[in-house]
Amino acid sequence: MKDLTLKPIHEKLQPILDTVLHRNAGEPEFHQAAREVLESLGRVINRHPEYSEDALIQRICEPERQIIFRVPWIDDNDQVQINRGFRVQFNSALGPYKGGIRFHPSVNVGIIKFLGFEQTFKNALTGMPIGGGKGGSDFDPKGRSDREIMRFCQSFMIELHRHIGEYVDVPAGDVGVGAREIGFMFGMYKRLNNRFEAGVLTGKGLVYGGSRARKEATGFGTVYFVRSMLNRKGTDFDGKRCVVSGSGNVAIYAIEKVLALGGKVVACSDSGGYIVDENGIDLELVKQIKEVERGRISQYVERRGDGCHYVKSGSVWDVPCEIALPCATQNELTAADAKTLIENGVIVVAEGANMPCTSAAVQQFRKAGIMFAPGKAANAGGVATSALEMQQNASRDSWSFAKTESRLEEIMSNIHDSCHETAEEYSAPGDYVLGANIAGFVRVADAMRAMGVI
Ligand code: NDP
Ligand code: 2IT
Repeated sequence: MKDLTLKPIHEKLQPILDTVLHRNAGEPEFHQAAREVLESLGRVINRHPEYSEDALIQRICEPERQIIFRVPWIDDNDQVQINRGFRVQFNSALGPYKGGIRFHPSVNVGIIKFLGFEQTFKNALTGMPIGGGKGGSDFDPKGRSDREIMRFCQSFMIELHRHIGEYVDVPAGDVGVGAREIGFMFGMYKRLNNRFEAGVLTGKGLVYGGSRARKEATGFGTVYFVRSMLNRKGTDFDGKRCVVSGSGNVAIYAIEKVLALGGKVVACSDSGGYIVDENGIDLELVKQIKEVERGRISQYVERRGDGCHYVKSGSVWDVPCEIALPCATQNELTAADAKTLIENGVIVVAEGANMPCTSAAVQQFRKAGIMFAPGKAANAGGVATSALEMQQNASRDSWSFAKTESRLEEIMSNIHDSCHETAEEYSAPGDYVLGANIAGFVRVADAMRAMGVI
């Protein structure tokens, strides 16, 4: 049956999408991400037909290389476990492949491919010299001991090390991968290569080549992006009610920056449910539970006392707010959630996570005239600061927090302006989706055109 939520695609681009669907059967997230970019490119090829020559767009939709490997490891009960590892090296036109590694049981090649595809345009938007890639495993870190995590990371790197390098491919963290996992992987890479090659991974600990503000960068960057959107409308965060989904790396530092800029965060979540605290979320308590103890968000209510409650399962988007920041996972915010948010008076939605809003949800926001920031623009602060970490590693330098954060702030403001100006240039003022897709595409496409058919 025809899906009425889908927008028509330019006649020259439809066959490209058909090939993506056929060649990557059973990978709905990749189809969704590719369709959304192709929907935006019709206007570009009408104005610049040269971008549709030499199968340029077909090449952009086909990863340069896809690596799938076995990851055997031994658990604490002396049992052998087998997981599957992935690295999709999507596009190296602008620099070495760059993008995170995700450990989550839902990981498969389609998820990694969609993330690598998005990453290519996101990285282009940062203006930094980085190509796009993504990796991960269906390994579930929940409930595993530190030793099990270490053995898994070591086994993962024993295969991955031959495919990466400072000038080749530079992984970082993502869902389920933070400083602990990056440390274990860096240690094994260093041992296998007998080189202290700091620039091979980002998100490292500060004592061995990490960058200040990298941990905070994605969440902070998302909130800076929202500030630019609000400022353009003559307003700011002051006193506004915000809801943030997730309570991981991105969510925690998004909450921190919203609070610093004068907003009020009343709810956040994890995969078990959500908490509402009308007095405003106590961020230190969330950090203690999620960052230090690796516990469940439900514990917040037991420890915080009166004035807050926990809702098991359910949708955090039922909590009324003016600013919604989905910072957990793909397709977590549905059309029904979008409808509720709109009815409750939301004015801005910005994706801290990668593709957290379904296509139907995005369409509703755009139709209702809600300011909407797509992930490839709004969450680009993390990878941008990774590129700053690479810069510090290459020059054997270590910058202050203030210097790094001010670079991040400048980059986010530039990304906002370039999305906004590109949307205006293509006669779609205020359409950040179109602006981000076109601005990212043009940079990658120009580099690929200059390099010939490769
Ligand atoms: P974390 O692992 O630190 O946190 C993930 C959070 O999302 C946790 O609260 C987790 O709940 C929740 N979550 C994860 N999967 C699901 C699911 N299937 N259903 C419901 N909730 C879920 O990851 P990050 O904060 O790093 O990443 C969050 C998002 O941001 C991802 O989309 C990631 O790709 C994106 N991103 C991350 C960047 C980074 O630098 N880390 C940069 C740019 C984007 P629980 O604790 O129960 O597992
Ligand atoms: O989705 C992302 O941009 C990330 N997980 C961060 C990637 C990186 O290389 O810092």
